[in-house]
Amino acid sequence: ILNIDYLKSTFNSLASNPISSSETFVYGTSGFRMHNEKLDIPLFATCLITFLRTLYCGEFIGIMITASHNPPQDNGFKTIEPKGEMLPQSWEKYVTSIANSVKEDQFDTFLNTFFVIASEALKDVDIYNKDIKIIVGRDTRESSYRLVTFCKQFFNSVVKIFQKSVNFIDYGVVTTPQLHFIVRKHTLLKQSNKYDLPKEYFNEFFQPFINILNKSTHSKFKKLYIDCANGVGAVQLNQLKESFKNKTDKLEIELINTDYKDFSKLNVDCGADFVKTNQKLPQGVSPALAMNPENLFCSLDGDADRIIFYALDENSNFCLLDGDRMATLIGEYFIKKTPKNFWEDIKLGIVQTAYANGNSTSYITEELKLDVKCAKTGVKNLHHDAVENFDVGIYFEANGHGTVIFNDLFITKLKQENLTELSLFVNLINQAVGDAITDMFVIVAILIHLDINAKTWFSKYTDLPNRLVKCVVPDRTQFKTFDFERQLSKPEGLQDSINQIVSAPNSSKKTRSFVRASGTEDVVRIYAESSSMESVDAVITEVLKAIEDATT
Ligand code: G16
Repeated sequence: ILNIDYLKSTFNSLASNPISSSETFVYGTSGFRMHNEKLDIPLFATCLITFLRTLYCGEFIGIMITASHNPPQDNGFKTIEPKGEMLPQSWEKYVTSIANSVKEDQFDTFLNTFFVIASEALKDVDIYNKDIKIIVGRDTRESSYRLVTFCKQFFNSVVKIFQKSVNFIDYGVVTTPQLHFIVRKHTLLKQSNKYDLPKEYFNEFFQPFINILNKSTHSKFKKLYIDCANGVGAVQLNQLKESFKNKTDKLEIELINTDYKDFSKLNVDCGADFVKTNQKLPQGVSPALAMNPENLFCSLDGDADRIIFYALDENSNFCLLDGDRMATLIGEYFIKKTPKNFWEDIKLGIVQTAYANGNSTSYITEELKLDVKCAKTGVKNLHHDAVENFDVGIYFEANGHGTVIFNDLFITKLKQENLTELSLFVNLINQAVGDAITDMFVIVAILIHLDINAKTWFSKYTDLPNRLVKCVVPDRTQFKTFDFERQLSKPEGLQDSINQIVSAPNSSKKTRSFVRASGTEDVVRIYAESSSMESVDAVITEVLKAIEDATT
């Protein structure tokens, strides 16, 4: 029914920028992501795949338009499965081949690829009895509205010829985790009408948080400052802030970097990625404010799926409380709030990535005595490993992206043992996906329950000095990794050079460095850690030189 000419004319009516023949589209760590003007082809491919996927599943499929931590001119999108998961890997391959089969003047190859894939993917599916059900959401970027309109028109147009009705629900400006949450809710409750999303989401997670706050008898901090990265967090948390005032006097919240209407400010000098990478305070937080132990600080990223906490100590040293710190704090909390024999038949463990600080891993195994697994970058990989390996799996990337998942075995035991505090606490967790807002509730609740402040939390272990830098290379797709991205197989010889650099005679035993291509930006990332900052910087300089030698 969908013929080439029809799809071609649909594309031509939707595309607003010329097709470049040289572009390689990568469905990376978090879907397609690049300068917004280059996104017509990958978005068309994503709409086609979403169309197939909703027919395949017979359920709602979500499309989130966001480039999260990337600069304001970038944009991107990823699809969300009926129960809130990411697109299956086999379908990632489909969407990548469709997007990359187009070359200038050769739109037919693109569509032929689509038809081959469609007949393979839907070969055993009765598509005539399935409805087309799409949910979209977007971040605050200037280009996001145009991209949502593209999706809407695509489905209107395709549906016209397909003679099916489409249920297209646009949730407007929402956080990425909120969209995951609502897609899942539509599926589980078989709901076809639009929800009041903020109300549903906050009822689910905010009310349990308020209950915990109001039950608390002591707290080491009075005020929570939330840096919204001038993104969607500001839109959503503004509503929350009002409810805070009415429902509790235990904690005051103050939002900073909330100017989402000035598109150029998104993620600039603020937000989780800025704080983590630069290891310094975001714009809007003065050193004097950050030194006051009665204040607690956190930064969200542009689409509010990651969070980083921080403080300044009495000597003005920056104390970064990143994903590693959140994972270890949550691990410690589970251990402290359960009797010793609780974990005899239930597996509690932590999943990290290569970016985890070496001392955090030692702390997990030596102090907390928990199992730790390493996964490839991308929350989808960590989530998978947490489900596969643990009954209670805590997973966090060092950049602050993560959550906790638990199964029925744990919930049953929780009830049997009558652990009331922990039972209240688990209601705060968004198990579907890493979520900055619910992670914020989780961490604040733990700090209150353990009666500690950011300084005590930071003192649990000492990070190895470390740095993460980016490097532009002629073609990042040439960088191939193995061993959970800790080693390179290509470019030829580069890993040998890195091995030599980190094992130089004057180097500490703790020195470690790796290089991997980013899946969200057109760069490679270089990470190094060692026993001193001087040594880290020396390693980074030498690795940068080795990359240059290997790529020119
Ligand atoms: C995305 C992913 C994260 C990943 C980050 C950086 O975050 O969801 O899992 O750590 O990109 O990935 P890469 O190093 O491959 O560029 P976000 O917050 O940008 O969606």
